[in-house]
Amino acid sequence: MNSLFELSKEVQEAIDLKKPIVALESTLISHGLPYPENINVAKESIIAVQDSGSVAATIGIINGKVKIGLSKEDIKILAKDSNVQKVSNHNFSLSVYRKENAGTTVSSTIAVASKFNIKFFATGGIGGVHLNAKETYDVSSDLYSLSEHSNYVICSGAKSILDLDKTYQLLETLSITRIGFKTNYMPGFWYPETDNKVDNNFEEISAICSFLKIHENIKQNKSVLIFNKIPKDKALLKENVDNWIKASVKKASEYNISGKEITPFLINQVNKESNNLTLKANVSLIINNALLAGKLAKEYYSN
Ligand code: PSU
Ligand code: MN
Repeated sequence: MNSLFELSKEVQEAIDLKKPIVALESTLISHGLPYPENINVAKESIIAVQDSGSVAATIGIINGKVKIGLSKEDIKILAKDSNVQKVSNHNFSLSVYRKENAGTTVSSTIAVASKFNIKFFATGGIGGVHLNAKETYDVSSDLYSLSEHSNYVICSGAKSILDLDKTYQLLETLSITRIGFKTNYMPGFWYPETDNKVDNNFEEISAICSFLKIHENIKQNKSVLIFNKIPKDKALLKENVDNWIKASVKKASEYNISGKEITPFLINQVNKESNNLTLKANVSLIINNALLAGKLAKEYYSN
């Protein structure tokens, strides 16, 4: 296993000294955001985690090596190279075997983080049940991975391009706890709220940490989602988002896009439809989530 995984010096030291660590994914660098916003978000997220007193560990695959703590050069490769793969758990070991460069999704990133006992993880929005799942059965492996591991995932809900109500239900079915940080409702990613109630709203970071310790001691070995709303000044109206998504879904079916290509395609297409408004929203919520994750990890390990 050792030669297949490589921890950066900083992450290894943080593990040895039991410092708070936040894992970050890399599919949003390789497939979620365009260049150069992807590089900037990757850097800003690391800085946000550090500013809040924790160590960031961006996870990805470089030339078949699973790296925990990507360097600036690694991030550049994932952000710019044309042949970078999108890797979830079904194609993870194959990607290592083929010596690929790959961005890891939420599902594979938390699987790797778990191996090294890194509990906190931040992203923009998790994957979930797709709008046409009734016909396609397309449900993100993120949900199953959250149910197989025990991570604390800071996110703005699931991506708006999904069926958010079905995603909310399936999270419950898979025994994933859905809590809010200063919100009574699960966020809708680019917009602040859906109609789905969180299992508990917490107003304080310290209260979330107390709860997480109880959750951990009960040993259900399931993840907890910690919902953080998009910052107010970048939040979009649900009505507008829904219209852009409708147009984008139509394009996807015209081009016959499906499988693991659908999420990157829709995010990119909605961005075009919205004149870059969703990109700006995406950037701001990802960094904001990294900041909260850093604060949570710091608090969690200081008591
Ligand atoms: N959040 C974003 N953009 C993204 C993703 C999340 O703002 O591109 C990625 C995550 O890596 C997530 C993946 O795990 O999309 C889900 O893809 P799929 O629906 O194919 O499982
Ligand atoms: Mn899928």
